[in-house]
Parts: sequence; structure tokens; C-alpha cells
Amino acid sequence: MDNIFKAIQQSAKKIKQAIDTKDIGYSESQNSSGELQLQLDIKCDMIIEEEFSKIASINSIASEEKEAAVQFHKQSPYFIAYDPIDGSSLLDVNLSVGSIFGIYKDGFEAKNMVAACYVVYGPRVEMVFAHNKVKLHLLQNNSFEYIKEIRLNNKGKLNAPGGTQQNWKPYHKQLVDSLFSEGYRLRYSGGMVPDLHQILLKGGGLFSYPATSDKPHGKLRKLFEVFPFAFIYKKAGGFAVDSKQDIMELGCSHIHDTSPCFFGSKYEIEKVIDAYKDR
Ligand code: AFP
Repeated sequence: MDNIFKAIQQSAKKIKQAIDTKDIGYSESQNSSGELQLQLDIKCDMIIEEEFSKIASINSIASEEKEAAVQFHKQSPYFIAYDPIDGSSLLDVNLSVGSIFGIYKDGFEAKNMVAACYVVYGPRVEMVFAHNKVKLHLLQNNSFEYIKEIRLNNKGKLNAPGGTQQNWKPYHKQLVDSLFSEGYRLRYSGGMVPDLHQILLKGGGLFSYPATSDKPHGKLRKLFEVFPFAFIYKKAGGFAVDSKQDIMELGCSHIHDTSPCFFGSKYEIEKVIDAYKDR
């Protein structure tokens, strides 16, 4: 696991350089979700693949930017799914973006996840790695330094509601409005990494990306986005549900499967379950 952690750190340093210096124009290709790929998406995907290809314990990788998984070592235990640059549509307006990694043992299934990690490229570069505990690291002088352990409170103050309001179900709108009427503040940048990072570091709140009329299975991808953050939130003392069920109990039939998702502290997730019961 230590060499995987180091490879992620190495990739993050190179991605930070690429973000700072590379052209951020679009390529002519689309990813598996039908989104036009930025040249930087492709470049960062290659950076991570190259770092992981050096590690003998990695069996296979799956990237948000690749149609299919790539196998390195047939007998090895670890399977890693990653999104090289999540929120890349925010790059041209200079908002924070992130990389997300889910580390699985013996196959790409939530129940097989053994660690998860994300990196936020903001004014500072920070990395959160969850294995037994959830630990925050800061990039300083070209090396990642441990800062602190992250724990969520039982109740937060932030509300990050994803998706387009006109496509929300009425009971979802009621849930979002009820949090605002309790004094929750809106914090939504459109990048799940900085949005979920903010809720984690400020002690709690709710991030939601529900099933909508235009995306009945949600937008966010299970292997690269939803499962890693569910693992991180649960290890930090929070909760993650698809509206009813614990996300870490969900199956995954295709590497690009999506799911509705709700991440938060105890109080907000109980409200989600209540709002969605009998639906
Ligand atoms: P991009 O990678 O296309 O910028 O999408 C980002 C993202 O996958 C995730 O990071 C956000 O939370 C979510 O989409 C935002 O989607 P909406 O704009 O529909 O709320």
C-alpha cells in the first residue's frame, strides 16, 4: 500500500505542474461518459498510468478517461480506479479541481475497497488518504507533509446540492430547502472534490447528487467518484447513501456505472433517508 500512496503523491506533483503549465484546450476525443476530453485530462491520465505501471502489486487500473480497464500484472492483488482530473470543466475559470483514487483488492467492487484518496489542486495542493484513518497532507517544498486526522461532526452547516433544480424530484427540493430553512449555507462549486473537501474540513453538511429527470441513475461514477468518497466519509465518521442504501453495499456491473449519492454527517443523512422513504 505504501508504494501506491507514493505513486499517487508522485502523480499529484506532476499533475500540479501540468495544470500550471500545459495548454488546457480540448482534444478531438470524448470519454466514456460522452464528455469532450481536455488535452489535460488525457495528459494527467497518462501521468497516473505511468506511475502505477511501475508497481508490481497492481493488477489492473480503470480510468474515467479510458473505455476499459487495463491489466498490468495478472496475479497481483490491487485494482485501482481513478479520475485524473475531476471537475475539469472548471479549469478554464481557474476554480479548484481534483484527482480521485479508489483502491480495491481482488476486483472492482465497493465491498473490496481497502483505501481511497483524493488530491485537491486549489490555492494549495492537499491530499486526503483514507485507509484505517482519514489523513490530510499538504504539498510543501515538493513533498507531502502530514497535517492532521479528519473527523466529521454529527451535524454540519453546509449544503452542496448538485444537478439542475428543474430536474429535481419535488421531495428532493423539499429536502434541500429544509436544510436552508434550518440555516445551512450554500457551498457548491461544481467540482465534487473541493465541494466534499470543504464539508469534510468544516466538520459536516450535505453533498447531494440525486437521481434527476434527465439523469435517473445520477451523474457521478461509482468506481472513480462515488465509492472512493463514500469510503472516505465513512472512515471519517460520516455516512454515504444512494438515498436509501449504504453506498458501500452497492454492486457495480460496468466500470462506468453511475449512482445517485448523498455524503454527509449523521444528522443530514438521517434527513435524506427520511425524505426518500417510500419513494
Ligand atoms: P466535470 O468533470 O465535467 O467538470 O464534472 C464534474 C462533476 O463530475 C463533479 O465533480 C461535480 O460534482 C458534478 O460533476 C457537477 O455536476 P452539475 O454541474 O450537474 O451539478
